[in-house]
Amino acid sequence: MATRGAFIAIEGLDRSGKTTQVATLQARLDSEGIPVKLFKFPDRGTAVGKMIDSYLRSQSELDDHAIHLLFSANRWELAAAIEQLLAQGTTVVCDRYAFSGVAFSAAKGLPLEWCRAPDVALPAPDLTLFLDITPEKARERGGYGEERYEKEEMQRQVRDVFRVIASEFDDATWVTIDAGRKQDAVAADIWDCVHPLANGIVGPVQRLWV
Ligand code: NYM
Repeated sequence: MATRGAFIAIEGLDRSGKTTQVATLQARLDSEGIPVKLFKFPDRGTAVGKMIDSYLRSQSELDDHAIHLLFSANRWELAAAIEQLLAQGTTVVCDRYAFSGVAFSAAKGLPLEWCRAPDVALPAPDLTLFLDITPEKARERGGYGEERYEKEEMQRQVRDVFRVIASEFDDATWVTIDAGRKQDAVAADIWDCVHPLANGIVGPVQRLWV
């Protein structure tokens, strides 16, 4: 039976080592000869992404609802490209996706259900790996950066919302990984989860949030 590419989202808190782990996963898939394409959200290169970038750097102010919708629009801009790649048999890895959208906006106080609405019907990942790190560990790693949201209290709230989101998924679809450990140990866990999907998936791409 024909297979399509797997859709993998890597979510995580700031300082969880997400960017390094995404690069390591991409290199591993490459070395195994598995076609892979990486997306990163927000994609700051699009017209919408430029507005998001300016907001995150505190160069502009936006209403919380408005920025939430822009983050979602940024995913919709690339949704068709993601679906096309999956249909061609390419594995798609996303560095952040809609779960970050919900987690960060709900952490600011917007209602969870409102936060989900603009992402309804986006392609749903087959597997989401959540790189979890305690604020204490993040502090040991040198603390947070300069951008908006990179504050300990906000990160705690984001982590709480991620836990709520995680509880809605089964163990095969959402895996929480302790990212406070050594890079190699985290990479090995990620590969154990991704490997079974890397040769392709039978069946259509699912939709958020069903
Ligand atoms: N972020 C990211 C959101 O608030 N909503 C979203 O939909 C997405 C995809 O942007 N602190 C936040 C989380 C991060 C920030 O992400 C920028 P990164 O991975 O640091 O570039």
